[in-house]
Amino acid sequence: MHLLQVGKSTGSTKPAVFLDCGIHAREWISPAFCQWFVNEAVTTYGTDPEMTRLLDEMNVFVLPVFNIDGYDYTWNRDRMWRKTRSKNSGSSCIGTDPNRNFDAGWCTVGASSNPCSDTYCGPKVESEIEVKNVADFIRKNKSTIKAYLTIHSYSQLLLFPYSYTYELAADHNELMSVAEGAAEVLTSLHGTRYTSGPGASTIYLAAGGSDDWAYDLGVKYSYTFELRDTGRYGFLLPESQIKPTCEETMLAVKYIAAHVLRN
Ligand code: ING
Ligand code: ZN
Repeated sequence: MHLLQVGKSTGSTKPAVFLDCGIHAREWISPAFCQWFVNEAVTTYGTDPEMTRLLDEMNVFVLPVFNIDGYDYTWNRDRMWRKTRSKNSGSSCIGTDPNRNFDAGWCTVGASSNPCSDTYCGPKVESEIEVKNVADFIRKNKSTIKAYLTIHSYSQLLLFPYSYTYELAADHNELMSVAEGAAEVLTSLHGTRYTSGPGASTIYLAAGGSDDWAYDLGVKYSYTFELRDTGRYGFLLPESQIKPTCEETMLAVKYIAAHVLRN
């Protein structure tokens, strides 16, 4: 797994944002966004005042492809594959849903204990090496990581905890207002409309997700993006939409990062 760190080296510790893409193999616009983000960061630093300030004052850890084996599989075997590619003992079915494998109400709701399911929670918490590696990294750096952003598709949603319960997060009001502000700047570019809210009531109840886990660990600004579209093309988003989707998403990510710096 490749993890990039973007930000000015200062010698002192800076707050950080953790950004991952490609947890789910078939959501191709997601890895495209992480790549776009890194390119924008390194090419607009020094000319765009907002980007310059963000990278001067914080680091961004970017995991461009979380589920590498699954992503490769969608390019070469099955375009609609979602899960990891790990073997399951006692079953001929392959893979675990990495976004059901985190330690957040694990396998209690909106997840399956059947290895053949697309939402299989895995044999135990963090059974997937990809999940274990990300969780270990965030635990190790939890004093500096102030925001956790994870990019999925599709549905045009900006979700935040919780997904494993209908209970509202302690920081619900702030998380909601930051989400609404981020969605508003996103819409301003091309008119793409987003819905913001807690995962459970906005999309569905689902345990074991990475944003709920990061939030319960203490990373307050924990968000799941569901990028374009709303279902016309779904996972098969046309190439012509890559650029506008990445451009508008950048505005929302920068908005959240700027809020993190203010707090
Ligand atoms: N959606 C997410 C999924 O894993 C989600 C929704 C977000 C669930 C946060 C749990 C926590 O099902 C997609 N498109 O994968
Ligand atoms: Zn997904």
